[in-house]
Amino acid sequence: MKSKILVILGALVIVSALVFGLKSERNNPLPPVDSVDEVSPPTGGMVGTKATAIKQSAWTTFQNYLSFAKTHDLAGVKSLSYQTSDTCLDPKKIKECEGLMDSAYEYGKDLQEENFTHVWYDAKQIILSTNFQRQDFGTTTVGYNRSIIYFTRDTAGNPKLLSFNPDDGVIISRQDLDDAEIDRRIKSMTRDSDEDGVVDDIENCVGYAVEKDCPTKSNPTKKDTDGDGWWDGVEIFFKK
Ligand SMILES: [Ca+2]
Ligand SMILES: [Ca+2]
Repeated sequence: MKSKILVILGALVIVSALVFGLKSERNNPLPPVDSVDEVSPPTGGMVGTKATAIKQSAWTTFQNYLSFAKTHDLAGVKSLSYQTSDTCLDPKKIKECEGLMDSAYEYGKDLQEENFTHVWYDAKQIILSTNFQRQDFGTTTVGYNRSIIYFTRDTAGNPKLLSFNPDDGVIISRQDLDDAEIDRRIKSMTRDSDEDGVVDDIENCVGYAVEKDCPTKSNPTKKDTDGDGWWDGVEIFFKK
């Protein structure tokens, strides 16, 4: 179980670690926002013109980011990112940084706007997510993944890309389980009850024998466990 959870977490942070850096300098530190003036519907989804406009703005930011990454326009990348990896802040590591930009472009270029049917937002952050999709790998393994993109918002409400993951989810071995049981298990393992971008099992530290070893402990029924305005699934990517 523990290795399975580590796989989930590994997938969750991979793009962030490669491209944006978990230990990095924030380009545009955001002042605290003391009131939330926009709240997405509790079940997510595209239900109104406001969510549609926010999705459009976030998606445009993402596409522009990918264009900058493709052409190695670091200034452009930085202008649309919440934080930048240490590699890309070091002029001596420009080739390495360009490799990271290539990786970001490759990870992101095939994502399709119409598949992002969930838009979760407030004044400080936006998450775009697809539905989870089941994928069968031969006869032995089943995957259940969503694509997800995380943004912060500046004081004017403009999105800044924080992280993204084209394959956020789990892969499990079929063993001798029947299809119904596999579906039940993978849906349980990928449930994100509070729609904050991090699944319940990770918030519950499933797989950790000792809770203090778990870096992702939070309340799976509350988007913002510590009440600082940042959702649990967003602040997991901030520099420590
Ligand atoms: Ca959650
Ligand atoms: Ca928080």
